[in-house]
Amino acid sequence: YQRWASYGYSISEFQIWDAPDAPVLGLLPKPVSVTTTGGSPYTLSSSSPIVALGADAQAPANYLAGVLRPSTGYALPVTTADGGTAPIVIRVGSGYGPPGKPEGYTLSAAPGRIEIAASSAGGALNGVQTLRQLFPQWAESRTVVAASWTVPAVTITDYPRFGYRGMMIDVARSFYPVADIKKFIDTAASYKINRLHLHLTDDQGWRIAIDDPADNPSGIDYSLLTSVSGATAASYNGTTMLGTELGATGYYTKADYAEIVRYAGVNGMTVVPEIDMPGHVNAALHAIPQLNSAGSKPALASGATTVPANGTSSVGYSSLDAANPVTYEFTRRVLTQIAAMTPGPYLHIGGDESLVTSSANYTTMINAFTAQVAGLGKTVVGWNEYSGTALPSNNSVIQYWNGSTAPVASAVTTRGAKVILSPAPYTYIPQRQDSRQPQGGTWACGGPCTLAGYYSLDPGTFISGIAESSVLGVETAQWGEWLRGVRQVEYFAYPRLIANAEAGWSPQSVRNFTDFTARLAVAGGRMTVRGVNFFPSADVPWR
Ligand code: TNX
Repeated sequence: YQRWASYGYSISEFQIWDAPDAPVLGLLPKPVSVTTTGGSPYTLSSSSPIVALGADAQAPANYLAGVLRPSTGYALPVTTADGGTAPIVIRVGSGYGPPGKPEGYTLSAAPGRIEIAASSAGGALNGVQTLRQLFPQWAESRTVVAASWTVPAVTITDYPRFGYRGMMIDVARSFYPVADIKKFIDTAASYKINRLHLHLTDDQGWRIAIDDPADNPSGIDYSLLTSVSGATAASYNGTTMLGTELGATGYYTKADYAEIVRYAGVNGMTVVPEIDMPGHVNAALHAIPQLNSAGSKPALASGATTVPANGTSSVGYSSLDAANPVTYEFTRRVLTQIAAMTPGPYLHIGGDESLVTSSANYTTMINAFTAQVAGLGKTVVGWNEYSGTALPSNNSVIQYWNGSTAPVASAVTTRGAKVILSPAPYTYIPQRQDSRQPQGGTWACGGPCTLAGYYSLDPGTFISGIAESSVLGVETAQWGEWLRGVRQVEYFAYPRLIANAEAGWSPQSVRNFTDFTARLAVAGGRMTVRGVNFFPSADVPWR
């Protein structure tokens, strides 16, 4: 690269100039089974149709057309009649795809035809995400590229190890407009991430509009949540891992939230909303006087002006009041509205780091909140601190991030709880990626949280004493204190988020770090064409 740079090429020109044909199929996450047949490749023609067979094939067919039309410049009509020149056929219906695996698919590519088969639209979409990685990397261009649009002759059978493969975004500390959330979704969905967890509230901000309910005994003005605490930029405003950049401020209207839910759904993702309680509530206490005893309404969370060397932040200083009846009135109204706008099964109530709440008050409040969620017909999710409370029987989820795993295992055994794994050293995005990355937290790993470290998570065995069937899956956690904007986030999230996606999708028996980095090396060019600002980890033989 340095030689080319001395001739005046920029890094992006260089990567495009030098991108080799891929002898390694850069498939991420790794499918269950891939056979290269050795035959001639498939070639897309300017008159190829995308054939959707079965009503549920329409959406994945349109999705594929949306990916390939801008880069190929081809019309790629979506039709329902099998035939035409070198068609890509998507077939969805019972009996298709791997038996008993609704998220699975089969894919075959031969010279004149590609066929993806699945028993559900979601399964076919997973096949589409694999197919886009089989085309040349230029398929990710948003402008027309003159390329030979070939796909190697392969047959693939694939399905996920875990059903829950999540990405958490902390929009409370650093707000992202809907357009930015869509960019996060686009990239993550291509690696088969299928849950979008939005950390909507925290000490520094409240980012979701709540209407005044008809039944409002305490006369709370719910619009203050967003007019006051949605109007605050993160109190960390101006301070980031990567230098000074102002925090975006704002909140989601109900229409914004509906648009995120819709867009996530098109991309195969279910939204998991979090209202963090009974700690991490300074923004709510600051906005709503009735949540406080007279005269005790706190000031807006005060911020930090420099990033601590290890990337920690000030947490655990606020609490709802267990003795105030308004607490429960408020949480029920909020949870009811969040449940109504969320089609997915999960409501996350936080429960982490309630460091100024007594243990008795914590249990009282969490038991009330989990009962409220159960009453709304949703499955409650909380961080692992809530493992010891009276979780709804056979209908609760614990998101493990830190500390002893024993209480989690106990809740699984005694309450039938399920587990999402977000152990900080394996999933925390704002941590330094390797020693060459000068910025980033080090508290989770006592140094960089490397790609190899992320990759080494085996979700099936991480918590001893529980069966793999009690593990729903995995989730990366993009905490927002020190990150601003899509470019900064991508620089910390990629490529590690892909390692987590593979931990969630691929069977342990096909996983191997060297093989992973070889595939990732191929995928680097794909991310470059796409404009993903990934960190070039030293662990990867980028090419
Ligand atoms: C701990 S992880 C938190 C967050 C912080 C994060 C990083 C968890 C459940 N709580 O409030 O953002 O550390 O500083």
